[in-house]
Amino acid sequence: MEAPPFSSSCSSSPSSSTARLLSSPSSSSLLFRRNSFSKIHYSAKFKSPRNLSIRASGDSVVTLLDYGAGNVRSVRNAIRYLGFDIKDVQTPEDILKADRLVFPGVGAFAAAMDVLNKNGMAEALCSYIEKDRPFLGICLGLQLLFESSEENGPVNGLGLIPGVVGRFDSSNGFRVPHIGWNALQIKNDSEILDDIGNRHVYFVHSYRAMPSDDNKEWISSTCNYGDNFIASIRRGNVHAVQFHPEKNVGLSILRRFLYPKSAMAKKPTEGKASKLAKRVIACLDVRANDKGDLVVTKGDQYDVREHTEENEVRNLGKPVELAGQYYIDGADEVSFLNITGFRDFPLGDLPMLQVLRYTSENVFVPLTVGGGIRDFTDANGRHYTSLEVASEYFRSGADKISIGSDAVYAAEEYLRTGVKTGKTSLEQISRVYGNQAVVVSIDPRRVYLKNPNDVEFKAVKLENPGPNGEEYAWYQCTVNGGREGRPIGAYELAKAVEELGAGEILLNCIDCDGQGKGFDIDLIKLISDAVSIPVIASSGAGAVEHFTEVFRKTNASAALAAGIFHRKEVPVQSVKEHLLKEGIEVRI
Ligand code: 1PR
Repeated sequence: MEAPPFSSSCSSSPSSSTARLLSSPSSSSLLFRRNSFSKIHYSAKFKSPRNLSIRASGDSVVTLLDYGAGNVRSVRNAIRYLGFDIKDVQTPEDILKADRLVFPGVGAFAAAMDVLNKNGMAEALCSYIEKDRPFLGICLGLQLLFESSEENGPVNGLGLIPGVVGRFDSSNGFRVPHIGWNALQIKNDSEILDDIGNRHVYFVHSYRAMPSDDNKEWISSTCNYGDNFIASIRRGNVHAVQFHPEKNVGLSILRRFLYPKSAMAKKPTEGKASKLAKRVIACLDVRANDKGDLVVTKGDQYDVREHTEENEVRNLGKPVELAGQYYIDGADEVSFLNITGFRDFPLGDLPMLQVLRYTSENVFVPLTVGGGIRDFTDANGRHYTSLEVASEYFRSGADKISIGSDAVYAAEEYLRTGVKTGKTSLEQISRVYGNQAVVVSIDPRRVYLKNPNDVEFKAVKLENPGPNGEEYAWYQCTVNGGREGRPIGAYELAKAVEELGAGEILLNCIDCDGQGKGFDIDLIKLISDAVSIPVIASSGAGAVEHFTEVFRKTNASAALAAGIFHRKEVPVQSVKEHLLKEGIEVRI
């Protein structure tokens, strides 16, 4: 198939050329075997493949364009995991000389174009792509190929593909950002998508490019989320994907891109992905025990100490090992909460950063980390901004960060003054890394009421009355790990943090934490109906049925559990099997 000429907006780029779709031999199946249970298969093997993998026959170096705006550690890890070394682009010439170039765009469109234009990389990129050199753009790395974006714009892009990148429409009930595992509709044989078929791939974005007559020659797959948007493009050796090929089954895409000449057969695809899947998340509350070792702990209503004479911190295992196990078991995400971050400054708590680094080497699902994200001045008078703390978490392998106490203070201030200062941790981090990278973790406690008008905060009528027959409750937000109640309700907080730039809400409930009696449906319904960003239901899971209940009765996008997974009472696989059996779509 002959493709129409490139139309580049790069001012001094070489004249348009005609690219030809090259048909490379169909390649391989996934490199690594999967754990299996009944009919469900999960990508896994918690081990570096350097010793196992087939090395590329020629050069085994990948050139990576990282302009320093965010977390590309997971892409680096995935490339290394597949047996390749990385050469970082330092100058535009490095792009022109690359044998294969991976461009994982992160952050905001305008900021990325600014950097690319200022350092001459935009021109080099256009020239490289017009010469049909092997290229893989990821996420923003796909969007930047288009003419322009509405993100803080309009802002001109590289102009190689006709079309404007616009924001998802949340007015039709679809939550924005689009976060999670969704299905592809493969339009054209793209070769690198050969192993994907009916399986879910990971998306996390608020903006997307739309198909049109002008760009249809480029489209290799679309995804449906409210509308059909462009999930991947391909022309000749030029590929770009809106989703994340460094996550789970996506690794097969990276591998096919990196090993285009390998002669392995197309793998028959498994799975029945049809839409955005509900996510099952494993959460690891992490803190130092009394001996100073970093352990996974778990509270009952946030009390993490054993009720023994020694009163030790409950120790349920090692963070890196447990995270690896949950990945193998099929968890869709793993969250680490540094639960003493409010008093131990995380940049002084290097073991936590080390945990992230080790975990991200082998765990190819999104990692969220929270705890201690705030401004801080150390004993030597050195001031750290919350943005610096978050940046260190991102550099160490986090895909998303989660803010607890500091978001409560920010929301209180915003509700009091009605002014967005732009200076809160929430606003700063979401401005630099995008709101899809910022989760707000809420730790509310139920306060029972006889009359909903007794408080200025939003109260709900309870399914089950309180201990003294109270029919209502409001949910009081807390800070410092539940130690201090604040004058703000979960409802008011959720709406305020959405306006301030949060991309997702992790909704805990102190009353339900560790109780195993099910999620607080009243609370989750209240919050998931109040905001248009995704809500993760947390606290109280004790059986597989609790997951079905929360997805049936509320608009939660994900459900998180800790205790039942750590104590091996209910494995992640059983939760997913059950949800599938009940007709709730999950990633398989
Ligand atoms: O305030 O920005 O430093 O963030 C601190 C973070 O640490 C917050 O996200 C807060 O939720 C968390 N945190 C603080 N103290 C505790 C504690 O338990 N003492 N853990 C704590 C919160 C709650 C859940 C838990 C679910 C599921 N953990 O994340 O994993 O309730 O548990 P279950 O399935 O066993 O019921 P900052």
